[in-house]
Parts: sequence; C-alpha cells; structure tokens
Amino acid sequence: MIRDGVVPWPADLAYAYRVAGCWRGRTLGSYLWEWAEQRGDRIAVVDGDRRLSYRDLAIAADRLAAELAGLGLGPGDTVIVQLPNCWEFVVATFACFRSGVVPVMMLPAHREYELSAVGAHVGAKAVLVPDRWRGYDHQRLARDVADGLPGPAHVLVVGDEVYPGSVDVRAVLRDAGERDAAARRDRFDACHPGAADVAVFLLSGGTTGIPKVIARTHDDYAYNIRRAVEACGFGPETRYLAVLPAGHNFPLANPGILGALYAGGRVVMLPSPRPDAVFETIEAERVTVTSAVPAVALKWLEAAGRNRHDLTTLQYIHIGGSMLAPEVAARIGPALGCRIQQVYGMAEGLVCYTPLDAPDAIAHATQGRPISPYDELRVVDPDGHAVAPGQVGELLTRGPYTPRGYFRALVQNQVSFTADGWYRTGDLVRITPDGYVVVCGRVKDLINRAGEKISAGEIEALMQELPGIAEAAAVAIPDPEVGERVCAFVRPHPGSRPTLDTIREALTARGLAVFKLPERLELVDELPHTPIGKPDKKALRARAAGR
Ligand code: AMP
Ligand code: DBH
Repeated sequence: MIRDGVVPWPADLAYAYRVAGCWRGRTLGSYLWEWAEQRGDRIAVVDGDRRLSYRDLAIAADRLAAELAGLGLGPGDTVIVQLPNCWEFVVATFACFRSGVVPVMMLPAHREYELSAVGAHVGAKAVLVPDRWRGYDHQRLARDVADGLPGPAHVLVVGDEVYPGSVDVRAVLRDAGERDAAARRDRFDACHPGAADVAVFLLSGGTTGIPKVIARTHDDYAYNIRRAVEACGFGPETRYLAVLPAGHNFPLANPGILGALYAGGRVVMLPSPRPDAVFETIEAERVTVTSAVPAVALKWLEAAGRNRHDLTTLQYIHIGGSMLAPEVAARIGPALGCRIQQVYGMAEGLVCYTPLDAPDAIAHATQGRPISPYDELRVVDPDGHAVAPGQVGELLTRGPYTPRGYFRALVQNQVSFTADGWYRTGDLVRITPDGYVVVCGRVKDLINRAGEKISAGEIEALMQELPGIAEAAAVAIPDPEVGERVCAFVRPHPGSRPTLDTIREALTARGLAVFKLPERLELVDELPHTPIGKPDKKALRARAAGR
C-alpha cells in the first residue's frame, strides 16, 4: 500500500464523504467481473479490427495482472504506463486496478527526462511502453529509464518486436483464454487493494521543475467518474471515441474511457486526432461522443467543410483543457452537427461541465459548474480574501475528489495548497450568479500548448544548464493554432550565440518531450527583473506578444 507521501483528507470529512455516499468503499477493479457478468458479450473496447467484450476485457486484465504478480509486483508497487491509445492501454489499466499495482499515466510524447524523474519520484518497478511509436524507439527508452532507476525495474512492451529480457505483453495476452480465468478471478478478488488506497498516479502540468504527481484513490476517482457520467448522460448507448492521449485525466475519466465503461457503453481507441481519421472512425463505429482540447476541435472545425463522412451519430463533443473563445465555441456544433459540452477540469480533481441541455449562452460562454454538490469553490484576491460575488480572482477548491496535496511534495504543497487544504488552481475565474465558472486567465507560470501544460520553470532550469546561457526565461506567446507556444528569452554568456536550433537540440539530448521545446528565441543583453529579482514574466510576455 502506498501511504507515505499521500496527504489524506481529514478523518471527519472522509467520514462525511462516506456517509453521503460519495465514497462507496469499492475499488475500480471490483467492477470488472460484475460488468462481465451483466454485460457479457457486449463490446467494451474497439481498436481498429480488434473488439473486446466486457468478458474479454476482464479475462485479459486478470491475465496481465497475473503476469505483473509473477514479476513480483503487488499492491503499492508502481508501473510507468506510456502507451498510445490502444486496447492494451485499457487492459493494462484494469490489470493494475485488479492487482493493486499503481499505474503512473504518462504521455507518448514524454521522453527520458520526464520518465526518469517521475519514475524515481514514485519508485517505479516497471515501465510499460509500445515497441516503437511514430518512429521513436520506446522500448529502448524504457530500457534506459529502467536501468537508471534506483531499484530494479522490468520492461513490458506492447508490439511485435520485443527484445529479449522484456515482457512481450501481446504474447501474454494471446494466452488469456477461459482456461484459468476463474482461478485468476478468485485470486484478484481475494487480494485486492483497499478503496482508500491509491488507484492511479496522474501528472500535473505544474509550474515548477519538479514533477508533480497526483495520487487518486479508488474511492475518489470512482466518485469523480460516476459524477462525470451523470453530468454527461453516458449510458449503455454511449460510444465514446478516445483521441486525446488516454493517460490524461480528461479522456481517461471525465467521463472518458472509464466513464463509458462504467456506464456500460463502448470505448473506441484511436491514436490520432487527425480530422480524416476521426471522421472516418465516427462513421465506422457510430460514435456518439468524443472529447477534444480547443486546438484539436479547431482542426476538426477547419476540416468539417471537406468532410465526406456521416457524422450524424455524434451527439456531443466535450471541449476543455485550455481557453476557448465563445465565438469559436459557437461554430463547432453547427459545423459538426452536434452539441458541445465545455469542461473545466484538472488532474488535481475539480471538474466542471456545462449541462447537457444548456442554452447556447451557457454552453458557449461558460466552462460549466462543478459535478459534485460537495465541491467547494472560493474565488480570492492576491491576499487570499474572497472577492465580491461575480468578480474575477484566483479559484481555490476542495472536495471529495480533490486530494489535499501532491504526492511526496512537502515543499510544493506549501505553495499549491492552503493550510486548510484548499488547492490553489492558479486559474483566474469568475462565477456567474447561477453558479457557472468562467475561466478568465491564470496566475500560475505555465504555458498551455494545445492543452498540454508546460512548466516554464522546468524549461528555464534546463536552459540555464546549457553552456553559453547565462540566464533564461520561458513565456507563452499567443498562437491561433495551438493557443500558446514557448518563447525563450535568453541572455547569452559574452561571446556565445545560441540559436533556436542549438537550444532545441540540446534540450532534446537531455531527453525533454518535443512539445515542450521553445519555438521562438529572443536573445537579450539584459532580462527585465521584478523587485525581488525574478525574471519579470509580465514584461516578457508583453514583449513577446508585441513582436
Ligand atoms: P492540470 O492541472 O495539468 O491537469 O491542468 C489543469 C489546468 O488546465 C487548469 O487548472 C486550467 O489552467 C487548464 N484548463 C482546463 N480546462 C480548461 C478550460 N475549459 N478553460 C481554460 N483552462 C482550462
Ligand atoms: O486540462 C485538464 O487537465 C483537464 C481538462 C478537462 C482535465 O483534467 C479534465 C477535463 O478532467
């Protein structure tokens, strides 16, 4: 069990959440065979030609759980999961839920820098990757990461070319038949984690160089999923298309993959948000709902005019993750023949949805209201005092699915949480008289590129280490396509002249994910500073936007 480093809810509140029925004392893995029994041959997961019934999913998950157990992994051990959207992702997630092994959900775009830092932080005992993905050798990456971890770690690979010494996940799952299924079921029914234990580790975009890992318990995540399912009207008829990276909280659980399964619907896994692939799949699989960040939705909007596919089954698109202009929001539905539900959410917990039947004024111009009546929201000024109703301020939040701290982050938690457990979202919002949240901006120092949060501090720390760079600051530049891009301001050492290419190469060599690389460079003789001597980001942002 993982307890050290997990900040618990106060005991009286935990009791209240149980009594109120938020926390039901069940693990996410405990649902799997119940579903298999009730829904049997109904299709749960689709990935290209591959179709898994609920029963297939339960058998496969237990088979992989047994493999993890055979490697010596049990309750409280952690595994880095870095898979594209594929059926094996769903199986692996439930294999973890069944066996009590905690998955750390990483994105396919992450590289050695991120995997190593997070792996060390959680003490990962295994790394699960595809063999290759988009021309990149993830198997090799996993090997390097595993070798660099403080303790021994296994490598598990989904693919056709698995190196000796790694576990061939497809071979394991080929062997997952009815034989022994009952015995495995009994085994993992008997040896399961507790509902108050950590079910999954999610990553936060965060604002510092340290990876911020969020421990979500079975109780809290199951509640989050259930409420999101209700807010979005998911049911047995739901066919959810997962195109955003599956390990992200939004497509994973809001309501996303886990919500569609919880509701008895079907999940269609697609590893690319490209409009043609998406439109084709919507038609082929009669998809009813999908989710997108604004940058992706914009691509679909542009492509809608030349679409030749039948999209009439599509009822809703959930859009969230970064700012969406109301005028753009208003165009998406008509262009694709569906409605939109805006979502304002965070891996740290709180999730808001516009109602299914919201009038356009709300669906287009607000980011919705919290999914739980037990969510607490406060909007405060820079001194921490509540602003007048309807005024803009920073949003603080607490609730039954918003943990009270990051995992193993005593120092960071002093900054990101108040003493009485409110999470400082770093977002500027106002709340309308009828309780809808409108996101107006943010105070935290990050760059939101197509919904991927990039910590300015992380990029700055890495640039600072490069020879030739005396001082560096990273800020967002507005961009019509992806919302924001990273602009680096660099004061070089005398006589040195770094270029955008050399900086990008050096950061890539450090193992940084490509989406975080600066896309513009400004060389300066002097960086502007704030009175306490930090780079003046406000001034730099203005300067960057002005060019
Ligand atoms: P993370 O903490 O990495 O899970 O990212 C959550 C953050 O994404 C939020 O705190 C917001 O800054 C941003 N975000 C999520 N949804 C929206 C939205 N609908 N509009 C604007 N920003 C959003
Ligand atoms: O950006 C996010 O993290 C996010 C956006 C929408 C999220 O976590 C969510 C919905 O659950």
